[in-house]
Amino acid sequence: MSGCKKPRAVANPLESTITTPSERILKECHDLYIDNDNGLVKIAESLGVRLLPPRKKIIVMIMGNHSAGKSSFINWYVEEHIQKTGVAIETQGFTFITSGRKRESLTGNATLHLYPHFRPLLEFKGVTDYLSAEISTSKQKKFSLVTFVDTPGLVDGDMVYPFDVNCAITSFGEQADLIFVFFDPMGQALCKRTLNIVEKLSEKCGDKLRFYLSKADEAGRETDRQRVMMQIVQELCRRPGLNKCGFEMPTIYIPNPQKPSRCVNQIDEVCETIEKSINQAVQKTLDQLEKDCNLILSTINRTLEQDRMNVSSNKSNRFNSFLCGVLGIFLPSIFILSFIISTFAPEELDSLVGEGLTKTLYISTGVVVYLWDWIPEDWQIMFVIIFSAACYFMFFLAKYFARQGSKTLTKREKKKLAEYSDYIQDVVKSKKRKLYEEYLRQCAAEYDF
Ligand SMILES: Nc1nc2c(ncn2[C@@H]2O[C@H](COP(=O)(O)OP(=O)(O)O)[C@@H](O)[C@H]2O)c(=O)[nH]1
Ligand SMILES: [Mg+2]
Repeated sequence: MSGCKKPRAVANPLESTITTPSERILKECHDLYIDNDNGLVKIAESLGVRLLPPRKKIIVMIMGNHSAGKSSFINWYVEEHIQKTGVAIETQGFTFITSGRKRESLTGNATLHLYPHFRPLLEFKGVTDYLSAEISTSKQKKFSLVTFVDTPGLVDGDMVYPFDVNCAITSFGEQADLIFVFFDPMGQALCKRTLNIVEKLSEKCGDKLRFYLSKADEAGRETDRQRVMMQIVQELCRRPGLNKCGFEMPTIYIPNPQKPSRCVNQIDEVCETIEKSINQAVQKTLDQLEKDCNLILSTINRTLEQDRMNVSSNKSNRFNSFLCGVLGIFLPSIFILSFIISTFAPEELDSLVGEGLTKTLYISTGVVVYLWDWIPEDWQIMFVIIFSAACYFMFFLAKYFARQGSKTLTKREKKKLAEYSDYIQDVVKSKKRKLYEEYLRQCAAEYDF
C-alpha cells in the first residue's frame, strides 16, 4: 500500500463553511487536486503533465449595455448592496463578486491570484488596473457556488475604454460557465458594441449565452414590451454570426414592493439556469477527475514501460560498446605481437615461455605472417592504413554505443510512481465513486416530489 497521506485542505480567503452537497463535492474534488503532498496537480507535474484544479464555483458573467441593470441583478441575487448602481457609468472594469469568510474588497493582482484561470487576460494591457473582487459573506440562493463577473457597461460612440474592452469581455466569456446578456428596454437596447461582442461570443461559446430583457417593468405596457423584444430579436437575427433565430428572451426585473408591476417576471428562471449550471459543473468536475486520474495512470504506465525499454537498450548498448572496444584493442595487439614473436628464434621462445606455448604461438604467428606475406609488397602500406582506420573505427563505435545510454529511473523513483499509482487507484478513484453516489443521491432528492 502507498505511504501517501490523505489530502489536506489549503487555507484560502474564499473558504467558508459548507452548506450544500454540491459545494462539498466541488470542494473535495478541488482539494484532491491542490493537496501539497499528493495533489493531482503535483503528481501530474512530476510526470510532465499540466493539470488545472477544477473551480469550486461556477462563473456567471453578466454583460450588456450601460445601465441595463447588471449590477442591480447581482445585488438582488446576493441580497446585499455590493455593487454600485445608477445611471452614471459605474462599472468601468471587471468585478468578481463571490462568497467568502468575511467581507473584503480586492484589487487587480490579488484578484488574479484568486482566479488563475483568468491569467490569459493579462495580455490585454492595462486590464489588471481595472480588475477587482468583492467578497461577501452572503449565502443567499446558490451564491456560495457562484462567482459573478460584472463587466464594464457598454456604450457606442466616443466612449474611450482604458483597454480593448471587446476582446477582454470575449476572453472573460470564454472562461465563464454562463454568459448573461442583459438588454434593457430603455435607451440603448441595441448598442452595437454589445451586439458585436455577442456575435463573437456566439461563435466561440454560443451554448453559454442567455439573453434577458432586463428592467422589463420599465418597458411600459405589454404591447410596448413585445415591440422592444421583437426589435432586439430582429437585430440579433440580422447578424450573420447569430442568425440561428429562435432566441429565448425571458423578461426580468428586480421586484420592488414599493412599485408593484403587472409585468410577468421570469427572474426565477435565471436562478434555475444558475442552479442547472451548478449541477452540470459538479458532474463535469467529477468526470474530469476520472479522466485526469486515468491520464495520470496511463502516463505512469507509459513511463514505466519506457523505462523497461531504456534498461534493455542500455544493456545491449553496453554489450556492443564492450565488443567494439575489445576488437579495437585485440586485433592490433595480435598483429603487433605476431611480428615481435616472429623475430625470436624458437629456442629463445622455448626458454622464455615453455615448449607447449611456443608451439601455439608459432602456429598463430605463422598464420598472421603468412597472410602478411601474401599481401603484395606495394599494398602492405595501404593495408596498414586501412587496418588502423578499421581499429580506430571500432574505438569510435565503442564510444558511440557507450554514449547511447538513456537515463533510467532509480529504485526510489520507481517506488514513488508505484505509490502514486496505488494512491490514485485506492484513494482518489474510490473517493470519486463516493462523491458520484452522493451527487446522484442529491439529484434524486431534488427531483423526488
Ligand atoms: N425599474 C427598474 N429599474 C432598475 C432595474 N434594475 C436596475 N434598475 C435601475 O437602473 C439603473 C442602472 O442599474 P445598474 O444596475 O447600475 O446597471 P448596470 O450599469 O448595468 O450595472 C439603476 O438606477 C437601477 O436602480 C429593474 O429591474 N427595474
Ligand atoms: Mg454596473
